[in-house]
Amino acid sequence: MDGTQFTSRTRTTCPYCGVGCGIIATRHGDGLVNIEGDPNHPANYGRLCSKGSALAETMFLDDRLLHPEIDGARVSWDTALDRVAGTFTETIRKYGPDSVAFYVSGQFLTEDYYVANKLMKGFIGTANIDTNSRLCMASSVAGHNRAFGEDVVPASYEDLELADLVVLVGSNLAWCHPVLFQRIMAEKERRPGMRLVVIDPRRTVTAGAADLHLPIAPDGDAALFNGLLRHLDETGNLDRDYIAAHTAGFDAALSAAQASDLAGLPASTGLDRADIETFFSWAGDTQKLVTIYSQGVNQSSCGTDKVNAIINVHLATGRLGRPGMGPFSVTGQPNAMGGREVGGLANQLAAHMRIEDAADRETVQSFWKSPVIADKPGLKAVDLFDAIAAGRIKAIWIMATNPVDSLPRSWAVEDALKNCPFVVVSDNVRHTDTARHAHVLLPATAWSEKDGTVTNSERRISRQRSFMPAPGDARHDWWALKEVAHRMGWGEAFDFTSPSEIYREHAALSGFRNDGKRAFDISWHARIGDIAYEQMKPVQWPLRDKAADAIRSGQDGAPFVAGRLNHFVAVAPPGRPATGTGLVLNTGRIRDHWHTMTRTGKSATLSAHYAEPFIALHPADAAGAGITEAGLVRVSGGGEEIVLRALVTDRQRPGNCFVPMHWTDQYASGGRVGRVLDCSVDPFSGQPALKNGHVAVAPFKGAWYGFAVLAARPERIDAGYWAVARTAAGWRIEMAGDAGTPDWQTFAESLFGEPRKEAGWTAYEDHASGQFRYAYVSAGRLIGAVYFSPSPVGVSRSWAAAQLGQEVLGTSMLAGRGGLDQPDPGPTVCACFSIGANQIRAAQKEHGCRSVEDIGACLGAGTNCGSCKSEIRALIEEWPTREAAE
Ligand SMILES: Nc1nc2c(c(=O)[nH]1)N[C@H]1C(S)=C(S)[C@@H](COP(=O)(O)OP(=O)(O)OC[C@H]3O[C@@H](n4cnc5c(=O)[nH]c(N)nc54)[C@H](O)[C@@H]3O)O[C@H]1N2
Ligand SMILES: Nc1nc2c(c(=O)[nH]1)N[C@H]1C(S)=C(S)[C@@H](COP(=O)(O)OP(=O)(O)OC[C@H]3O[C@@H](n4cnc5c(=O)[nH]c(N)nc54)[C@H](O)[C@@H]3O)O[C@H]1N2
Ligand code: SF4
Ligand SMILES: [Mo]
Repeated sequence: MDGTQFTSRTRTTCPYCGVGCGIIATRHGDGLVNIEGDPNHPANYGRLCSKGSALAETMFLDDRLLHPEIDGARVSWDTALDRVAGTFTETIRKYGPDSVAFYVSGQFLTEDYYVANKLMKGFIGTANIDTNSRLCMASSVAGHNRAFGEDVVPASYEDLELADLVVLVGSNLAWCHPVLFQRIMAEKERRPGMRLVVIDPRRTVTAGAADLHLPIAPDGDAALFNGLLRHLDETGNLDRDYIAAHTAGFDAALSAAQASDLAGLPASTGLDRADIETFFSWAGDTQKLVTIYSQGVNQSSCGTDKVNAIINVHLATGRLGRPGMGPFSVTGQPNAMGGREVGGLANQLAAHMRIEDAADRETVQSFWKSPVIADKPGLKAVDLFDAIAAGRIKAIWIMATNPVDSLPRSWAVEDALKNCPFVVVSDNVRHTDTARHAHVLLPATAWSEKDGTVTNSERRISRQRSFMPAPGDARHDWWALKEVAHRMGWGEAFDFTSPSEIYREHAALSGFRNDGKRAFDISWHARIGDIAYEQMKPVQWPLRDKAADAIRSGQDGAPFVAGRLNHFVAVAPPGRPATGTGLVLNTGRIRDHWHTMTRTGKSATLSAHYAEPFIALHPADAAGAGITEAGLVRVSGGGEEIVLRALVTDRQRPGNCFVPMHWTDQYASGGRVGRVLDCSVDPFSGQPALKNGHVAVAPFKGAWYGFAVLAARPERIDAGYWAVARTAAGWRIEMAGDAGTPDWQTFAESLFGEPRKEAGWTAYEDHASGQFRYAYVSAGRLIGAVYFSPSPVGVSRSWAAAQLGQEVLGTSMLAGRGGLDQPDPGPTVCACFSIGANQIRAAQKEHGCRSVEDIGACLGAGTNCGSCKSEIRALIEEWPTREAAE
């Protein structure tokens, strides 16, 4: 068969961030899959970022969970489901419904989520179902409920392009919502008068592209936005007509804001007065203002107040629900919004109904015809794991999330799971830090195999369509849930045979006794036929009486629900915390990894951007602690310690450090930041302050350092510090030890995974200088090279990785300067064309490239998905200063 002949072309949606880009997946006859942006999808119009573009690289079955397991032994689905249903039933019989829980995820499809929520709240009869959205969107949800009386986002992506001023608060959009960022930057290029302000303690790549960057002190946001409200009032910029017609609570909010006067703001925000004045005057003068906010706002002990301080400004100026205006919370996960629609959080009911409201409970119960209905909020994620540790929760089913890595105080999470009598984990992957605590493992279908719907940040419902068969025994999450419901005795209420049946029921519930009272109404889809569901085009809710996009809330900024008022909230900003010892720990994301790396860690392309877990430190803090650039750092907090690579940069505020959330025990010996992150939670949303831990740092003094490239990943790495990353033909490994000197040959053998065979084995051992190098060639091809040295190993990482699997002589790997005499491309900037920072610098120096476009023309970098354009721009801007400094 002709390998290029395609067998299928499927329109689906990217499974990563909440932008919700449309994808066309083409499956060729030879099994190869090609991923491209869907030019007709209104979220991306054909664009994709580095992660979306590399999806095909993450689909191979390495480490897929393919069969159900009980206590580590393979079993049939029947046996596993019987065990889950039996143990849940027995636990409920003995200890009551509040003794069991589900912990689910914004990576569920709406249909999975609907079934999980219905089973727990309507049939088991407790609201002990929470989701990783608690760590992500909970403060926005709480803020929206307070302001809008419902969890609604009143704007659309096109408002970003219609705005004259876009303010990003606690959002690294260039890396975390790259396609939205590209849309804004493209518009800014077209209309240079359009302005971008970024409010973030770090000078991120996003901040580098802004007209004004406000490097705010942690949690200074509520004071800043209160100050802005006061300023807008004093300068006559309020929309009194809007306030009178559509809002309540203005006076109290303004009087709370009076405390934030301009003179005091530099102290409460850590910003220069001149910068604050510039921001305030732009915000006063610009009617078309959109404020985008994300985890720098939500993940805070005052996150809900930050959300309302931002919304207050929009309400006071009438800047919402109108073209180019609005507060805009961007969602993280692909279906964070869908999860909120079905009521997946422990304090929600379903279809935007309230658990505290007796009439709403009756509405949901009678629609479900359920025996019971949860009548009080369940445990929120952090409390839920505390309750497991305390023995109050005796059975938990974790689905599509990895809490051992993503919750703070991860040592406590692990202890809780170890002590929990019954832990069920549904995942795609066999080995995760959470799965190792499971009694029952259930194999779930993954992105390319799943079918259903997701809702993105702008309330747009899109279809995810399967284009690959499910491997092994993998099954859909909704199927496993409904099978358990059947076995618990509720077959009739869970008689679903397809996602379309579930979707219709969900849509019908949204319209049930709604009568225009709830904005979340998609009842137009309650009777969608199977074919129409299959062919469904992306569409924004509310979908009450027609299938047309609801671009923004009601006419002229009126709320979605007629007769409802929008509410101001009086916000009292927190006092600036006393500066304690140690550093404030800020955590978040990098461009090319997704969460706990179960998918992006499979891609060599995406693993090249940052190959090791790191801590970004201000030069003064690094110097103060005796830490040098690229050295290793011991980071301690909460009685635990992890080891990370130092990235010394003045992009950090002094006193602040940043660690990515991505590295787990699967990829590094001590990269899991949750181990040193202890933090408080927001009192309204229960969302943990993941941007606000406290740590101490000290140099990790290595007695020896190692580096290896290996075709196969070793089972064990006996080093105090190690980190592994995929390369095109295998793995690269960084190692260091703080004590003892291993027997180098035996150590190398253990890494190669094969006993030494003289023929293929080359060694270079220099006891005097402590240099030990080994290469192993099998069937003429390099299967590994290992380097040990008393100082950091001087071998070009990219050169060594490129030799793997090639026909090379072992001696060529060990001799000379280990590729250091070859040009080193440096850390990858452009993932699509594998172009590194050093190549970009060289192009600038040698070919006179002065712009992103010049670099594109010269190297191709930035001309495919464009995710790296801002980084290229930052490098171009940095280079002359660096050159001067060197
Ligand atoms: N590449 C990539 N993209 C992703 C994801 C991923 O894992 N990788 N995950 C997705 C998900 S689930 C989410 S939730 C989103 C998150 O997207 P973002 O919220 O943009 O990402 P973060 O890196 O978590 O945090 C954003 C910024 O908040 C800043 N910040 C910290 N404290 C404060 C503060 O007190 N005030 C202000 N104003 N800013 C502060 C941090 O310095 C950081 O740059 O990304 C989504 N997209
Ligand atoms: N320190 C720190 N911690 C954080 C954050 C931070 O900024 N800093 N951010 C928080 C935020 S915003 C978020 S959203 C969370 C994310 O944290 P998690 O949800 O824990 O991270 P993921 O790696 O996305 O975990 C998803 C798991 O589900 C599996 N999976 C993927 N798709 C499916 C599916 O369809 N079905 C099933 N059954 N399994 C599936 C994956 O293999 C993976 O193991 O992390 C939070 N934790
Ligand atoms: S911006 Fe990137 S990660 Fe987000 S949905 Fe689009 S392609 Fe996927
Ligand atoms: Mo998230």
